Amino acid sequence: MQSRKEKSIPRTGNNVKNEKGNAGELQQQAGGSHPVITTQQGLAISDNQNSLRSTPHGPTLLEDFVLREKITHFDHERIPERVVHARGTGAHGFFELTKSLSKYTTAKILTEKNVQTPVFCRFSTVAGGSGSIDTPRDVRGFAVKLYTQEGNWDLVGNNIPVFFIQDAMKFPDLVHAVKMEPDRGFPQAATAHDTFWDFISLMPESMHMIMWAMSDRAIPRSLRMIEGFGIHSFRLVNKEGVSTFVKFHWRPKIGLQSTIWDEAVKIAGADPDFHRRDFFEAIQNGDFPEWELGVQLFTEEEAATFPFDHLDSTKLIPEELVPLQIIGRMVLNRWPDSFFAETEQVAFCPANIVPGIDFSEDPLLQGRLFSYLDTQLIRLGGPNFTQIPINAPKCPFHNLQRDGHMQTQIYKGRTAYEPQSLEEDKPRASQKTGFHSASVHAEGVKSRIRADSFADHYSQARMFYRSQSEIEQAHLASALVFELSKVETEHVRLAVVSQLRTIDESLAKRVGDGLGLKSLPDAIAPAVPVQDLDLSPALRIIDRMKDTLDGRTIGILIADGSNAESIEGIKTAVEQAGAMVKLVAQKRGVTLDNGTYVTADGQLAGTPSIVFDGVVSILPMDEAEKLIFEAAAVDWFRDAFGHLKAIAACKGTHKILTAAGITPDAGIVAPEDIQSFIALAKTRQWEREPKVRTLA
Ligand code: HDD
Repeated sequence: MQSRKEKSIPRTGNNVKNEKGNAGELQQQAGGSHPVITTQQGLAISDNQNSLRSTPHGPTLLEDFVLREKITHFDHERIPERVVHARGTGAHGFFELTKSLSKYTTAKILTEKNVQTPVFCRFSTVAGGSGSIDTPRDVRGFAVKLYTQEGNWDLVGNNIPVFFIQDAMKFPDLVHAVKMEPDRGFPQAATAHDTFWDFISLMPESMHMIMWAMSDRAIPRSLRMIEGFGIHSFRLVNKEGVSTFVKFHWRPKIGLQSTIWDEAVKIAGADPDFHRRDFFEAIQNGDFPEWELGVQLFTEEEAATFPFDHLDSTKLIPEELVPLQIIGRMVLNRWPDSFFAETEQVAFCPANIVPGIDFSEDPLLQGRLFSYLDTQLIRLGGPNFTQIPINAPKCPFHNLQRDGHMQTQIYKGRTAYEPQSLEEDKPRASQKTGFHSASVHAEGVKSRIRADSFADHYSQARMFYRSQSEIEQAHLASALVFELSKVETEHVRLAVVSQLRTIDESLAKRVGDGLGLKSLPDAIAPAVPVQDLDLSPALRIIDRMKDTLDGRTIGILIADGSNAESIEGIKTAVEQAGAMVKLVAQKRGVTLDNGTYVTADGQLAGTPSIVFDGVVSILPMDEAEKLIFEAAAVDWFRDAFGHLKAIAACKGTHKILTAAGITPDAGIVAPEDIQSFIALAKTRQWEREPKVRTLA
C-alpha cells in the first residue's frame, strides 16, 4: 500500500503513457500533433517528470541516462559572455543600396543598387554584464553583419563617432578601469567610480570621447533613436586600384532622442529591459526600425589639409568639412527565433571585409583586426564558430581549413593542401575575384611610437562642448558633476577638473561649482596648442529632433467609469501620429462608462510614467479624488512633469497635479485638445527644466 507522500507525487499524462508504451500512442494521448520528446540520441522519452529510482523512497540510479543527459546538458548551457558589450539585443533585416559608389569601389554591396542584402544587427551597452540594465550612462555598440554575395562584411561600430584611446595597446587598460573594480566586484555597468576616472584623468587622449560619453548621446531613449558610426577611416578601392578614404554613418529614420538622467535611473528599476522591450515591440508591431547609411568620402590629399589626423580614432570629421552622402538604408524587420543561437552566438569582427573595401592604418583598428577573432575562439569554443548559422556566409565558401572542435562539415576527397595536382575541383585563389589589399606606400623606421599628428587631444573636445546647445551643455556639465561626486579619491576629482580647464574654462567652472570646490586646480598644459576649431551644430541632438511622434509611446491613465469615447478618440489620434498607446489603470480590468470591459496594458504601480513619452488621463472625478492618496498616481504625474513630458490632464487629474505640487504650464493641456498634446509630445518641454532641477 502506498503512503500518503507517495500518493502526492504529481502524476501526469506521461506517466500513464509510460506504462502503455510507444511514441505514436504517446502523441495521440496528449491530444496533439506535437513531436515526442527524445534524448539527444533520438530515443523517445516516456517520462519527463520522474527520475529512475531504486524504490519509491530509494536513491536515484546512476543508470538513469535520461536524467544524466538532461542535467549534463543543462550544466553546460552557458558560454563566456563578451568581455565588453556583453549586454545586447539584435534583429535580422536587410540593407539596400540607393546610390552606387562604383566610381570609388568594386564592392558589389556598394555598387549594386536595389538589391536586398540580409543583415543581422546587434546593439549593446559596453561596460555591464549580460544581465545588466539597458539604460546606464554608456556608449552603445552598433554592430552590423552584412551577408553580401562576396562574403560577410562586418561594420562593428558605436553610437559615438570617436573612441577613448588612440592605440589598441591601451584597450585592456581602459576596459579594466571601467568594469567593476576587481577587489569589490562593483559598480556594475557604471563609469561613476574611482578606477574609471583615475584612468581617464591620466589619459588626455580620452577627453574628446569623455565629452560625448557625458553628453545626452550616452542615455538614448531607444535603440531605434541612435546613430551608428564605423569610427575609423576605411578605404574604398576601385577597379583601377585607386583608393578613397571613407567613414560610415548610420542615421535613424525617426531621428535621435535621449532620456533625462533622472529618468534613465528610474527606468533601470522599473524596466531593466527597457530598450530590448521597445525594440522587440516595435518589430512585433511592424514598426520596423530603419537607418540610412551615409558616407564621408575624402582623398589622401584632402586629409592632409584637415586640422587633425583622420587616422586617429579620437577625432571625427565634421560634416561641415566633409558632407555626408546618403547611399542606402537598413531595415530591421525580423526578431531572431532564438536569442542564444543568434544574438548571443553572433560573432562580429572588423577584419571581415569584402573586395573593394580595405582598412586604414588607424592603430586602433589595426589592433581590433586581431582581437575579435581571438575572443571568439574562447567565447564560442573553437575555430569552427563560423559554421554556426548566424555566422556562416550566405554566399558559397570553400577553403582548405579542416577539423577542429565541433566540425560540422563533411569534407570529401584526398587533398586539403595547395598546390596539389590530384583533385581538379578543390578551391584555388583567384586574382580576378579575390581580395587585394590596397597599394599603400610606406616607409620609415620600426619603433613603438605615436605620430606627432596624434598629439592634439583637446581641440575637438572643445569643439564638441561648444557646439552643443545651452541645454545640452548643462546636461553634460551635470553628468560630470554626478560622476565625479561618486569618486571617493579627491586627487582624481581634481585631476579631471584640471583636464576640463584645458577643454573649456566655463565647463571646468560649472563642474567645480557643482562639486563644491573652493578653487579650481591648475589647467593641464597641452602638448600642442589647443585650436578653436569651427563649431559643428550637426553634433547636437535637441535641435535636430525630427518633428514626429513615430517610435514614441503614450500612456493613458484610466479607471472604472472613464469615458470610453474620449479614450478611443485619443488612441486613434495618437496612433495616427505614429505612436503606440498603452492603457494604465490601478487594476488591469476596467469597466468604462459605456459598460465596456477593457484590460489595461499595465497596472499603475508597475507602469510608472517614466516608460512613456507623454501621458494622458481620462478619469471620472470620484476616481481622481481617490488617486490623490495613491503614491503611484501622484508620482505618475510628478515624474512626467519632472521629465519634461507633455501631459493631457482631465479636470479630475488637476487635483492629483496639485497633490504632486505641480503648477500647470504650457506643456499641460486638456485631453480634448489632443492635437496640441501630440505637438508637445514630439519633444520635451525644455523651458520647464530650470523649474524642476538645478543643473550645473
Ligand atoms: Fe570592440 C566587441 C565596438 C575597440 C575588442 N566592440 C565589440 C562590440 C562592438 C565593438 C559594437 C560588440 C559586438 C557584438 O555585438 O557582438 N570596439 C568597438 C568600437 C571600437 C572598439 C567601435 C573602437 C573604435 N574593441 C576595440 C578594441 C579592442 C576591442 C581596440 C581590442 C583591441 N571588442 C573587442 C572584443 C569584443 C568587442 C574583446 C568583445 C566581444 C567580441 O569582441 O566579440 O574582441
